[in-house]
Amino acid sequence: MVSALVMMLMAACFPLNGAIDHAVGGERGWTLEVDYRAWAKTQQFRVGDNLVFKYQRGDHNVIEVDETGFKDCAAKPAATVLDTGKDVIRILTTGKKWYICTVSIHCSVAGQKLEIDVLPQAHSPEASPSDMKPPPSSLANMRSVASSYVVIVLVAVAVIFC
Ligand SMILES: [Cu+2]
Repeated sequence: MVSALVMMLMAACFPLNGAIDHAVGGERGWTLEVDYRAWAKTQQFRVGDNLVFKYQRGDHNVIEVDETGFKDCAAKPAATVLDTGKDVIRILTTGKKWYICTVSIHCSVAGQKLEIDVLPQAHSPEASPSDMKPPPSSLANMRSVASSYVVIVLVAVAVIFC
């Protein structure tokens, strides 16, 4: 429970866990006629990373959709539309994610759609449950377990204020 909390905090803190920004489409950004499938293959997406969609404001938008929305190039009416020209999306969970532009026929004809597959964080600070369980009748081990809790709390505090 404590370590899970620390993990969540670490995910929220960019510099400590080596999370990176993925400039979608590289030099070309978020636009028409870019092979985003090929681009995605050059990247390794991990929880805590950011997707950065850069484009001329007013020309495009970014909407996260489900797999069906990706295939059909259609977003649900209630979907959140990002349209600042520099939209940053933090990746919070593992697995596949889909993003499209819903302006005109950009998605359906010009291929402005992105599918990514997100991996867990690379360096998890979480200790295995067996490490956390104090062996019976050993005061020294009890102390070391207690001090490891202190370290976890300190890390959590550091993360909160970073
Ligand atoms: Cu567009």
